Amino acid sequence: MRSSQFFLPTLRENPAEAEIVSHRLMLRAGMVRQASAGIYSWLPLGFKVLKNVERIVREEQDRAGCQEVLMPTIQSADLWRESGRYDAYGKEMLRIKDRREREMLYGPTNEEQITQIFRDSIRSYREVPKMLYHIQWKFRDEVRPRFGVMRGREFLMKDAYSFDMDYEGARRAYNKFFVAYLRTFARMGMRAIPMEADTGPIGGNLSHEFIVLADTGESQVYCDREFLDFDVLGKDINYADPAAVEKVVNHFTSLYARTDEKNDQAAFEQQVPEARRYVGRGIEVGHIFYFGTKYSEPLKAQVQDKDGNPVTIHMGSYGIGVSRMPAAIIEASHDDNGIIWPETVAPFRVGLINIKVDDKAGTAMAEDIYAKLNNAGVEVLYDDRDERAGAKFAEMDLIGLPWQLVVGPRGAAKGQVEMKNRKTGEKVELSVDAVLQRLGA
Ligand code: P5A
Repeated sequence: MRSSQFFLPTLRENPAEAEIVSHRLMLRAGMVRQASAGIYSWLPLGFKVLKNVERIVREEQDRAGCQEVLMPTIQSADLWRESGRYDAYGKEMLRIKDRREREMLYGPTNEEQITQIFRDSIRSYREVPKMLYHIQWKFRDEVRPRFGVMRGREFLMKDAYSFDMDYEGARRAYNKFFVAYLRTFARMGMRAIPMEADTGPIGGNLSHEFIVLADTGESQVYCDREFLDFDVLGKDINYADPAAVEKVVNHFTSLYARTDEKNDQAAFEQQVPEARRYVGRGIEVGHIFYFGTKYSEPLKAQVQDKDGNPVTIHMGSYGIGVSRMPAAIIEASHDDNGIIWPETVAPFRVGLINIKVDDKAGTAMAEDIYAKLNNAGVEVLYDDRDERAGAKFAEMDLIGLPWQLVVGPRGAAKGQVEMKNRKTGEKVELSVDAVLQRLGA
């Protein structure tokens, strides 16, 4: 993509309404724009990141054996009356009437909807267990939408649901999601720590929040630093082996990690040696629940067991804040100059800057590199505009692409390009061939 053609409305000044760094940087880098309170449009740069987050979430759900579906955003009030949540949900639910005066709602979550689908389609224990997910927009009329897409009213969630014959089965499903979540966040360059949590309006008695440590997070957390050393990606997890999955889960659940609401200071101090205690802030990026028969009971989601007896299905639900993710990543990865994208979610892998567009040799070199990277399938944003070099550098740092290539008249004369690592700031002078080789092109 050429910067001269790309829709990238960056801002020089800090927007006054942005209180935290990710909101500021997402507006400044032209990633999102507010439509109304807590409701955002995603512009090309932001949308690319959102799609990358979605892709990683999807790959890890699929790997764990979860199947993708797509349920609607609009649901019927009657379905929610069956579970008793239509009244219980209160003002956070956006309620709508259609032209026939039928009561509808914009879904804040999909437990009822998926339970209805299951109930109407599955009859026998032979078809269980099942795990289903979708990635769909939600609406929650939050009292205080704030921090941009971090706490929106309309937001994109990955929500998954598991169906099992009994508690043991449901626990195996819970463990799979637990591990899939560790992997998902690690692939985005983040360490999310599972913490025992309250279940709120979703219900049930077993629940973990996945929290990314960041100073600006909304949650206060107390945990064991040991978490930070565990490598979840280094080990290939075999989801078909429940014992192997359970082992990973047990490692984490044996370590102390609680948010404010659940913290027991005496237990924290007793269980965690002083040198290993971490007290700080965090961002909730995921939340998993086991709630047994809370929805299957009132919605009568039953299957026949081996002996033909009806069994009420045991369920869990598992959420990731997909549209919160880009903001959470920025909170965890930025510097004074802007965003620092991990390679896996970066909107482009490479930013190519041509310092002086009226220099023949430099421009020929930049065009050559651009063509070769494109041919090799390396995503590159090529700043080919007639702008001041300083402004180009500042914008590249702001939008945070992992690698910057700088071509100028002096280097071009020697056949050299400067390659900068956005994260470390390290710069090296290389030939075009060497640059392409380093980028795998
Ligand atoms: C689990 C999946 C649920 O809704 N039902 C289906 C369960 N859980 S949750 O904790 O309420 O939400 C799951 C994740 O969604 C993100 N999230 C939000 N993101 C942006 N703006 C919001 N207002 C918002 N509310 C929730 C969080 O990452 C949360 O962990």
